[in-house]
Amino acid sequence: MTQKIMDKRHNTIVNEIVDSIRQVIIRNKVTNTELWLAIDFLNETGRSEHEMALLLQAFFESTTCVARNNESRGSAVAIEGPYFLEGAPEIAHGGEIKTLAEEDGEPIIIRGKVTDVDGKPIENVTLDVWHSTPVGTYSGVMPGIPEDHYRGKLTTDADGLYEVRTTKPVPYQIPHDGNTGKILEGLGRHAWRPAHIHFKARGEGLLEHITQVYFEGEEYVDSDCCTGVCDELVLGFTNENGVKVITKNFVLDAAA
Ligand code: MBD
Ligand code: FE
Repeated sequence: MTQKIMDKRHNTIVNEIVDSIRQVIIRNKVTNTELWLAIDFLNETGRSEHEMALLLQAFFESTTCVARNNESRGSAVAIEGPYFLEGAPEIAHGGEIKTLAEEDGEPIIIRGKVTDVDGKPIENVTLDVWHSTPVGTYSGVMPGIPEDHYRGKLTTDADGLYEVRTTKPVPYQIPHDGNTGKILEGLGRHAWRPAHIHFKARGEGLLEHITQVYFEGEEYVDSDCCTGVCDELVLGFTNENGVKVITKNFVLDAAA
């Protein structure tokens, strides 16, 4: 493991990180006292379980997506977040994701087409879909909601199509009682993510494709605390017999 990561790429990245931080110190005349404040802050973050992951995910996971989207011919990817679970129930075309009746969510339909970069439909793509409950929690992660709810595994048909029914997710506030919350607050930012639906597309010969969709005009779309929103992923609803429909198409890159 250690041997494997100590390669040229590793050295390049570590050197560039160190150099970037040194430039920040020089430009801003950061003092030794201030460096120690940062050291104490990071030590404290590391002592609190999950807090370092939360901090780094909130600030940098979306940047890995920017890097990939800059290079890719496929549709935009977005952050995975912490709540994907393997083993979601399989749902037939047009079927329904399990939701809690007592939570009274707004019904929505999610559908779309999956193609390769040349526009050819791809059959048999496995499409995991997961999203918050109507009160902004996640099943299987937070107590009280069975993990086979608010999650589903779909498969594209011969025309690359998929369709599923579920309920509309709502905005979600990331944990903000620790150092991640402190940093956001210091920057004058809140800890909310706009309502979103997560997707993970996988198939033979395809590059794994993780993304999200957001809803046009809704709260926090312009101020996601995880900076995970890009224009391409903000979609409007259409209306079909009184039910809101989101059409999310996917263009998937071939595996390298
Ligand atoms: C989420 O639901 C999420 O999508 C991200 C990126 C971070 C925290 C919670
Ligand atoms: Fe999420």
